[in-house]
Amino acid sequence: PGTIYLEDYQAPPYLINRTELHFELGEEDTIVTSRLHLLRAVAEDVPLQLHGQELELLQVSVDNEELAEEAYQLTDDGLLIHQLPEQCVLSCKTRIRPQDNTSLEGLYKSHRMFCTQCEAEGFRKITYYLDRPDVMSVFTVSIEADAKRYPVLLSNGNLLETKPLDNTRHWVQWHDPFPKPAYLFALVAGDLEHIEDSFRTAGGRDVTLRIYVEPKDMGKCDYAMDALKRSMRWDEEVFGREYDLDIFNIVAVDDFNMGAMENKSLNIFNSSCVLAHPDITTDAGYQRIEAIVAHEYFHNWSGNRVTCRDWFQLSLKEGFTVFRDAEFSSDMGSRTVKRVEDVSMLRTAQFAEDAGPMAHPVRPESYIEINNFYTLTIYEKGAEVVRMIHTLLGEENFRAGSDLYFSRHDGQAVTCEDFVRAMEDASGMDLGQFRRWYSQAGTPILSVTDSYDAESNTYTLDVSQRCPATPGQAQKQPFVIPLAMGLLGDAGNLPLTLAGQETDHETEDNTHKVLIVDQERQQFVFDDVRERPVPSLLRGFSAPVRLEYDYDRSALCQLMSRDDDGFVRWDSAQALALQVITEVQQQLSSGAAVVIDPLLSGAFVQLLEDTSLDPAMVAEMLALPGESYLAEQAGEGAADVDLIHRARAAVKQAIGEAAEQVLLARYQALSSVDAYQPSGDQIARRALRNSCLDYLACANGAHLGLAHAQFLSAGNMTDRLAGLRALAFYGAANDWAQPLADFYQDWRHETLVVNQWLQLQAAMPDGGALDRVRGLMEHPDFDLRNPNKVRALIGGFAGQNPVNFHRTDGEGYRLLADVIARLNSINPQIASRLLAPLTKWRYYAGRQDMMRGELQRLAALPELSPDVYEVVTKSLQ
Ligand code: BAL
Ligand code: ZN
Repeated sequence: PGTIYLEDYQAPPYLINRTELHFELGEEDTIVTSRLHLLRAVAEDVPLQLHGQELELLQVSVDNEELAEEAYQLTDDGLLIHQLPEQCVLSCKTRIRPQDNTSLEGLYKSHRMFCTQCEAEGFRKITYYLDRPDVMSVFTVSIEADAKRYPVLLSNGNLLETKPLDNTRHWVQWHDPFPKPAYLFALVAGDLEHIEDSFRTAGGRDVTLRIYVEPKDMGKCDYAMDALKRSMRWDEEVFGREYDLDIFNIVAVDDFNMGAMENKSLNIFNSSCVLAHPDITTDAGYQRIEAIVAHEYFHNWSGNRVTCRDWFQLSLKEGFTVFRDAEFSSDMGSRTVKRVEDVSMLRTAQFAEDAGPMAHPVRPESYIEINNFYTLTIYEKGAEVVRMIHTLLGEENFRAGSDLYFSRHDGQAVTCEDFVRAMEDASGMDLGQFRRWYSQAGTPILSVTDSYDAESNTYTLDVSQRCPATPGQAQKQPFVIPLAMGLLGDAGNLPLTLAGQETDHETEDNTHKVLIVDQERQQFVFDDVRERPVPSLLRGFSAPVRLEYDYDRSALCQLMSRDDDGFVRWDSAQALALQVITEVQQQLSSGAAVVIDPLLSGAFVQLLEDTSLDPAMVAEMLALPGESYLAEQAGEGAADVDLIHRARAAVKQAIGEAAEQVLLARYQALSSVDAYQPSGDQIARRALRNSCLDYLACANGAHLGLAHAQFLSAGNMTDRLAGLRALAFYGAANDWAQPLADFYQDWRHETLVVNQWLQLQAAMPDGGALDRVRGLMEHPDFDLRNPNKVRALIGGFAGQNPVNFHRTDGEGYRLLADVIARLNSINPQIASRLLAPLTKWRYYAGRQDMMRGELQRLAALPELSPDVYEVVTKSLQ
């Protein structure tokens, strides 16, 4: 497969002003007839190269004249038409087979329903087209199908007409007045039911809102509908964005590669990201649904009204929209908790991506398969880049910048550069050097040392930055890094006076500053510092960097308990736990006696005893760094999975023992008899209570009874699964075998719960995991063609069960590679995503050859998809 380069971008030689599509949906195949209203955009007569894949061309005509065979040419990736008038209507009739489409791109069937997924390049599996985001067209779509099997026929925009055709079939026509690229096209046909609500926009437009589901799921739509209405209101209030059509539809689909898709006015959702009910959905699930409903809705402006010129600009819409949905979630719940969750994920997974073979800038310069670039870097780091612009400009200027961006580029396909320029133009700020965040890959390291001069009362921070080499980028130029900070003294955060700058006595908060680090080395001197402070650095995680500062443990304890910044308090708990776990690893490795610093359990006891703290924050602070994060911290060639697992477990057990009484007390006190609500308050209480249960069950087998009782009596899925998980992780087979079997019997009729059951068993650290996963792959409820099931079982095993995935006999790697080899032909996108754990082979001491061996075995497979080929070959370089 070939590489596509950003620098080769050329504007399209033809435009498609209007697109008319007609679908004849059948049980064997589907006939698609297109009428493309073409306009040549260049002076010279160039051939038209349309994209097309897996299509059977039945007929092609220009201005109603059928083309002779010599007038066009079928190529590997489409249809080449040699001579065309400057303006014409090109019509193609193609046959496709949605029933056989297991890639879940283009038009395919999920159960008995037809649905589409066109981003990034799925439309070319529907008909020949200029399948690129800078070709925007007004779509009119008619669909005919069997009326009984498919009573609901949906596409984008407004419903124009509907009529019966004969005894068995019916016909509908939809029209979307907003020009859009093909990737936003959608079609759904099925025997669906819906709930309906309405929303009045600030401008007075009444919008009909519908969520369509299979009849079995009708009771699970209310939460998503509520989240949708809150998203619509929030986008009006915070970004000034109103909805622009009279109808907004969501459809839930069980077989879906992504979480959801923002097709204009017809969002299609993976059912796991939209269906909710307390019986089947955990608190985390509710929060995810709220965030994804919002994310897709927000795309109506950041993505649809203003879209991307080319796929190198993907973060233009994804980074900005993730920033927008994170702000929404922060406003709906706790800002600090949301920040901690996001940063925890970013530092564990995106930093690893940035340090691995697939590292790429937020705006990549090349790709083989664009599907491989729906990454944490594009989404999450992209959102961090937007967040830094927000920090640098301030709330008001940022809003002015976003208003300018939307008004200046409404209806256009634009670039990251256009976004940054709008921010500059609205604020007057120069973001010249800041642009390096878009072009340079890798995670910068911010190294800080300090000194205090008691005589002159000056405190100095010496800051330097560097960024490791990434593929194709050996040298990096300094980034612009907003470093939010404060100084902690004995009685709280100190007022800050930067030497040479006048103190702004008007500012409400003079204990918080954002330093701009934009050179390799810089010094910041603070005057009037009356005591030696503890620096509180990178507050709110003000930049996606690794911070190096040599904190001693007592300083971390002070920050943890007293700093004004919630993020720093959490981060200090993480840093303290990291130090203690690392020390235990060293002791275990050298054979020295294991001594677990009681400072950590003491600090945790203090947190647990303080009932004035937000329980959700306490739960976050009690969460020890995960094993993947610890492996990444160990560095290349130095991660010993077994040692990490043992050290972390030992520390956890020690905390559970030392804090036993307070853990028990909080566990009991946080119990609730209230009816389940996915409210912030209740979620916080359950989070801390289940965190207490986790420590108790880990520390003392006697507490497994609590877990069992909770499993049996829980009135919601969050508590039920937490009880089951504690049994499964800390009990012996006779503690969990029956509960796991009972759980399945109770919930086997709920696919989404069965998936959680699969995932839990995949992640259990006991020695039987590999055989269990192999066995579950044969279970009637497992299906390799369903991405949710693959993610749950195979992704759960490879991503959440390090000791078993990294078995010394290499069988864990073999299992994963075997599945990837099978999926390569079924669903290349999912196959490629599953590769991520193998791409980290450089980290794992004693396992590198085995992991590479599996990558090499995959590389040698015949007919490797471009998706798998790209990741495998880049990982082996
Ligand atoms: N655009 C793909 C799915 C999403 O990011 O919303
Ligand atoms: Zn998105």
